[in-house]
Amino acid sequence: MTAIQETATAAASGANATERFKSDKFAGVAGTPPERVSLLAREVLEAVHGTIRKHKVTYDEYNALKAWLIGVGEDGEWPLFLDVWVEHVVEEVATEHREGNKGTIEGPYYVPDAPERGARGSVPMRDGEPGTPLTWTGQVTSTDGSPLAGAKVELWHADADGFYSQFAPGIPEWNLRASFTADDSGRFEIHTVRPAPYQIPTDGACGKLIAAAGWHAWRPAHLHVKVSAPGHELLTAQLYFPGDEHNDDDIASAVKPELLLDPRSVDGGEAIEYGFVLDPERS
Ligand code: MBD
Ligand code: FE
Repeated sequence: MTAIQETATAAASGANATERFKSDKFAGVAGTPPERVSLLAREVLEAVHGTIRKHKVTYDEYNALKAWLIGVGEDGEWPLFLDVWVEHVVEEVATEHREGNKGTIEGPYYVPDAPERGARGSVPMRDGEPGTPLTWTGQVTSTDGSPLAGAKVELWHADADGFYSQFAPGIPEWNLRASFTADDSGRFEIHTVRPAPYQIPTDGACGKLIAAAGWHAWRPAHLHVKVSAPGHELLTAQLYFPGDEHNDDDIASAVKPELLLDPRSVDGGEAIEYGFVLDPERS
């Protein structure tokens, strides 16, 4: 690859995120009843009409919107746009009945079927992977306190430069992505490195919106997880580090106080203890 192809671009990571969505989640999108489609589409359009009337939106502004929406598609940034600015409310509604662990949004960069590492082990990483070594111990339990032996903990996160494998170029396929299986006491121990804060791509349509509005493009550093066990609801969450300047103004509005870690300094790095309480499936 040339130096130019090796550069992380919005269009490349957006195209990867769009393909990923199509291969994992397209099958589930059919089957919404027409009454529901009509209700939701009408109310969203009415909200748009209301904004146009309230602020007397001009033809120039309408055409700027049209051009921008075309660009979101061309840059493959629909997954990024929706997950940054919309998903957090979908997640809120989907999980409001839960008594167990708080979760948060999945975002655009999950990949299923990462390498399995058992109950204790290291995520795949490069020789000399940059970043502070992080040892994470925890237990998966049900809401009644019983340990969930065999629970699956899938972890994925950015590297110390803020890049995700399979979405930025030049990173080994499964770098910083792995699946763990809790032991007989529901416990696991994960070795990884601390991720960096993440800046969403500034050279695509989402970046254009951010610049035009005078917003910032940052998410705080975070670890993504999916935690699952038979008979329990899948938990999708992210964990955050105290003191990150973007914990209070995450562009994706996905930080919750229950998801903050409490790292301790240990020899050669940091250690965290954080476990998960899963809700039994509702009958
Ligand atoms: C991310 O890494 C992320 O987690 C979300 C929600 C949106 C964009 C990039
Ligand atoms: Fe992320």
